[in-house]
Amino acid sequence: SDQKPAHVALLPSAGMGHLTPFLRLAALLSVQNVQVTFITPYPTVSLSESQALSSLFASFPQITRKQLHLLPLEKLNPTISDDPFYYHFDVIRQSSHLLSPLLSSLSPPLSAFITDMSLASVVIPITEAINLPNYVLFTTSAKMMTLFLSYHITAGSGKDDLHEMDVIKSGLEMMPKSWIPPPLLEKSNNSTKSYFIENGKKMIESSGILVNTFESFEKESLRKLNHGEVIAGLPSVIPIGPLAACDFEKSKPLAWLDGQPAGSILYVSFGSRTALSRDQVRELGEGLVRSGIRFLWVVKDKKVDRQDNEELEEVIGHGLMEKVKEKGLVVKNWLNQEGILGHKAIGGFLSHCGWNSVMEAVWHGVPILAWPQHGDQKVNANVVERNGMGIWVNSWGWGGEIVVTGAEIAGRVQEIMRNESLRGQAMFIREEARKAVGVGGSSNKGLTELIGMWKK
Ligand code: BUP
Repeated sequence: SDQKPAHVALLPSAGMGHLTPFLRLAALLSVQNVQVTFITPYPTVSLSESQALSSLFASFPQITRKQLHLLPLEKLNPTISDDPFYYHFDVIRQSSHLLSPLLSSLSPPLSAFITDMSLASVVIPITEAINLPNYVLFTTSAKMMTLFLSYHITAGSGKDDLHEMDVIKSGLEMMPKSWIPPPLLEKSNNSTKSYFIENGKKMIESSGILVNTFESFEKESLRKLNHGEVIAGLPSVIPIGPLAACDFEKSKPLAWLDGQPAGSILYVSFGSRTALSRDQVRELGEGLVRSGIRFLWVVKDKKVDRQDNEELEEVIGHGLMEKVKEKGLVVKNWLNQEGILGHKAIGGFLSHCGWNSVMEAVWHGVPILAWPQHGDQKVNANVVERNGMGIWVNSWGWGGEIVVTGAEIAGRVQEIMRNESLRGQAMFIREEARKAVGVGGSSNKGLTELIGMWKK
């Protein structure tokens, strides 16, 4: 045959939200007989990242591991963020010149390179210089991509009217200002702005953009992106999701869940890098107890897991802890979320709407009570709401903007758990998601075509 084996290198960025889709894609390619080299920026910010990587390499010995040894960051850029994950984006970017020698040492030569959108502007020139096709794996929604790719035009329009506008045009769609990640609306420069502007501009030069979503879930955004309506000259945007969780991610199942009636439990988690304020944690606890619904609640007290050492009881308070224990299970450690969402006892998900969380809820047909905290999460919450996958209470604002009361939370929790039509719609979307990645489905076709191209 005229096919040669394909060899693809992947370079993820910092944080579980960015790493997870790369792990899943690496596994998917590997089982399709693509040779995979997985480049890991070293060290990682969080413990969960380093553990997830160890699991990947233990389960897939055929995947080649390469480390990109990060250099101490020179504070060249005064806008570098205090957020440890954003900070790490810059550290990786400043170490990216180490990539060229690493790439040329690989054998057989690479067919393609896939990196994260936060690294696009530094990686694309490096791969272009050696004529290596380069792809971006966009780790959030296609809707967010419309903003990511067009923000530099709005920001550079010179009109400086971003601050006065009630809505922002992203592609042809108007997005209320309240949905836009707040740093993008600031007048002064900051790391989020440069992240959007530099990478958003450069992505147009990539060979293609992969995204962890599927056709029927984000039809409009995908159509606009692929018809030059967001930005002219964009390479193909290829939905390849939902990227299914791998066996190696699964941890021991929770015996506690097995004893609960089907659909009775609300799962509560705000992702791997969002710590609610102590006040908000306690209102949330009061709300959960008051709702009368049983729950499984993952509490995070610090942004970075390595620093999250406070006892659970210290975080939520002794009195509340006692009440909470009667109604639910509260944990502070990492549980395999995807496995939990797939458990028959789970009937709803109170989520910050990190995109992986959304795709995992979709995969298992679990309705979402959306409570976006920062970044892309309001845009994602809108996608959830528009699809009838859940409820989003706009007035709760961004995380930390206000303290939402326990009474209000209790009401919404009851609503999400009792809404039969929402549950029906979530199950319908689940079927659509599974069709998309099944043989002949839209996501499956997109990826198969790519692999075919890499083998030519
Ligand atoms: Br917390 C937690 N177990 O206890 P998102 C998270 N996860 O498996 P984030 C667990 O981490 P960004 C836990 O299933 C998902 O795959 C979860 O990604 C998993 O949000 C991933 O949902 C978290 O995209 O990232 O972490 O806030 O801010 O980049 O969206």
